[in-house]
Amino acid sequence: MKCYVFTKRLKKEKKQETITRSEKEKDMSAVIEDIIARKVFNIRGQETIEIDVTTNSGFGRASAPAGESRGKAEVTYYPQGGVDQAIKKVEELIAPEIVGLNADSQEEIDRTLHEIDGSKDFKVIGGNTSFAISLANAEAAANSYGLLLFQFLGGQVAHELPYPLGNAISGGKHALGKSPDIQEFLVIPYGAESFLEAAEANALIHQRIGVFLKKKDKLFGGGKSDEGAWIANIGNLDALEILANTCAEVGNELGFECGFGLDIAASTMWSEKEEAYVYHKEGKKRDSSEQMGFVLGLIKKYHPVYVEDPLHEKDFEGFAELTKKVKNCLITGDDLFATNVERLNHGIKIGAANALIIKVNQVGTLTDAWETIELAKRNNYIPVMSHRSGDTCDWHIAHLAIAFKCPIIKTGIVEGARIAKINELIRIEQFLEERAKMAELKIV
Ligand code: 2PG
Ligand code: MG
Repeated sequence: MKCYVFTKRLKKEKKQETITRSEKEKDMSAVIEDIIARKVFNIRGQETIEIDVTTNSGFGRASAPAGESRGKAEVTYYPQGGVDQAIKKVEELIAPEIVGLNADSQEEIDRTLHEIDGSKDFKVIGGNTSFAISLANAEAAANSYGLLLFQFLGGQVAHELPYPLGNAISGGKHALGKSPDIQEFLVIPYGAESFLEAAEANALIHQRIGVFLKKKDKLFGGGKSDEGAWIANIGNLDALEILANTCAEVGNELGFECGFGLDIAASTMWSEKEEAYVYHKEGKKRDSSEQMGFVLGLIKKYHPVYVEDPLHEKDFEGFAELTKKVKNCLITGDDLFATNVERLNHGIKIGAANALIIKVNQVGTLTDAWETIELAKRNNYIPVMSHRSGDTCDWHIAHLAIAFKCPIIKTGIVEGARIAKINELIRIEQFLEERAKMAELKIV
């Protein structure tokens, strides 16, 4: 990994393509002088935590998102008592330990957070607390050296823009009414030559789908989910059909491939008691082999290039069977891996997928997420940097996708929290000038 702040670990690597610090930079330091925690709100109006880290020469701020369809293996978001207690922990336990450390020692900061917490899943200080501190710290360190976050974390080799994977139609836990049982109908314009072009394609597809739904359904109220995707009274197959047709149409007009995909979020449908996937809105139940047949059928008929969480989070073997059976499609684990190294290791051993979602707040620190990404890349699993449904306007994942070389970023198409990340990537692309290039992504 050519990662500026994580290079200490790579003793075996002789040549490191990292930014060489100038003499001036060597004189500078990023000693943490203050950490402030506050309660703010995410796009759902739920309380969340925001952290400011101030060093002797810079400043960083980050806030934590929240998931709705959470994996069971994710760390605990907050200690008992919620955000108020988390703020207390920052003031009483964390700040005294972290103030005085150097912000550019990201691993030391993250290790200290683990040590202060002492549990396996951040239940003492909260994974969202550690997430916001870890990220605000990285931002403060970058700022202290006069660098942007992606430059600081990724060095000079970080100049590849990820393809935006965005949600155009919502269902499942992210929508109410007669919307589809499948949680997300996604677009990925993998033929685009620039990030801006890709973002334009996504916006156009989203807009066209809205116009189509308005024509098709007189009762369509123009409603959108937290992720800005349309909520319509349509079934799974109707939604998939609309998605596939619109992507083909817009792809033809623009002259490049606009692929599409699904996040089935199958754990949210799985009933342990009934040993079946319950499709409430469709009024159907599917046992494990029927679910496998259903997903294989969808892939065969519609050719999505991306399918996330097609099976529930315990079914590693089912994932492996599916991955073996399909071609030209990213079988992606979200709840399955929960950005967790051990779970990914197990998956790799049996060939459970070929891509995975990276949500830093599923594991609590940048270092933890980075380790998972590294393991994934060594084993040819494609890491997909991802937002959460209950996000904030924090744009840092845009930088993380570039710094950690994730060729895809899943961050919606419209809505404030999504646009915050999309627009930041547009700014970075412009900033990089001729060095900017789209990431390498072989799907088909
Ligand atoms: C998902 C995410 C984001 P949530 O399942 O991939 O789209 O949803 O943040 O609710 O877990
Ligand atoms: Mg998911």
